Amino acid sequence: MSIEITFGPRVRKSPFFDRTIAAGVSQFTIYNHMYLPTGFGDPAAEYQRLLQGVAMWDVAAERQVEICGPDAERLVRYLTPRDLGQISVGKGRYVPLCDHQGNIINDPVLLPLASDHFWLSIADSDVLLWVRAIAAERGYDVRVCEPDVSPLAIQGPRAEDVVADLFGAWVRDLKYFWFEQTELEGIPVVVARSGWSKQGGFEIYLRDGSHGDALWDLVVAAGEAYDIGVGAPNFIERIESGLLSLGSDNLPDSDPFEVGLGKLVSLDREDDFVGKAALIRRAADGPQRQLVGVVFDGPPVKPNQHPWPAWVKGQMVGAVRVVCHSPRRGNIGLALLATGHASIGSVIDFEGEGQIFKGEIVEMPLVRPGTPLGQDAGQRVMAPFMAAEMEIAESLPTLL
Ligand code: THG
Repeated sequence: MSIEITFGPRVRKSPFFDRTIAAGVSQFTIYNHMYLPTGFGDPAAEYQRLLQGVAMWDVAAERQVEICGPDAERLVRYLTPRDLGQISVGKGRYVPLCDHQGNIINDPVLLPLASDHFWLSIADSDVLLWVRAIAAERGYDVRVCEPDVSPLAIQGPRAEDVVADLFGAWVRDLKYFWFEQTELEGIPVVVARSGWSKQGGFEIYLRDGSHGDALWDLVVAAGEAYDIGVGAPNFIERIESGLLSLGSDNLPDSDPFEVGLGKLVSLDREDDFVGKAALIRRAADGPQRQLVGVVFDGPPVKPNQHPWPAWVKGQMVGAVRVVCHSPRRGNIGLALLATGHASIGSVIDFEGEGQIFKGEIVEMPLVRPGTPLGQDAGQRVMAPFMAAEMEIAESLPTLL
């Protein structure tokens, strides 16, 4: 079976698209109406590189929504249930966004570039439309647009060395989500300690898409000494680490409490924000579902294409949203389950690809960051893992 996704002009391409193709990409997904690379045909090597070395990948699909003007800060505060307290230029924050019903609609990183100039670096939903509508309805004096900005991720234990060689030792002092506006051989960029992995790393936000090839080549050259390789947002590592993938892990009516982001919701804020009344109600009722970690036996599973329905004693209790085989923990998944069945130690039955599994709910994260990828375990577990993944690579277009 060979199904192809069309590469036409309707879906936007990143400034790093040509270099990504040249580097041998074998899978894309569509994210924020853009092509986002998801694999280069050797998942085992990509995983190992992220854990033990340094990988670079195109995340231009984490598009920016820029908010400028006298009411920019007011609007930003109104958009998120998080209490931002003092906002400082250069200090990024993780800020969930909710709709008026309290459903979580995005989980961007907020970058304050100046007191009246912000970026929301967004996950996969149309935040530009949302923010423009809210701003207009509130009568705020702001300009909301999409700037020419494209993040490039550099992740893994050796990422800091690469980025320090590129920009200087000062990058070592950046705290998580903090950033600087600077340039690299005349290319305007923002450098942030950030990225969708728990292996440490940075993102370089390119501020002029015409320099995509040049920036890519500079990173490759600086990374050579550290054996840098190309990669993609890593599906296995993010499940191990419990990093949220909105749209994959949740349902359209999930709230932040349900997906583990309750700590970022401040119901005692004095000022109003979108969804406040609904979130107060939902917090009082308690979440109906919980996103939890699951471990299960059986031969190494391939990443799933659909959620896998889950039961307790024949009663449907939710679904295992994503599964993978972790070289460090075996078969794992994230499940969205009715609260009564989501406590640690609970057992669920679930079905996927015609097979029945029994899983146990365990603490998150499923794998603590820093857990070594034992050479011995690597040998034993990697071989079947790789075989399973390679099979997927062959059936890959169906994953799109
Ligand atoms: N890079 C950029 N923008 C992004 C993403 C990215 N925007 C959308 C999406 N990814 C946002 N999703 C996340 C989810 C979790 C984290 C980062 C981005 C994360 N969380 C830490 C954790 O959960 O432990 C820290 C949270 C905190 O300290 O508040 O890192 O990849 N540019």
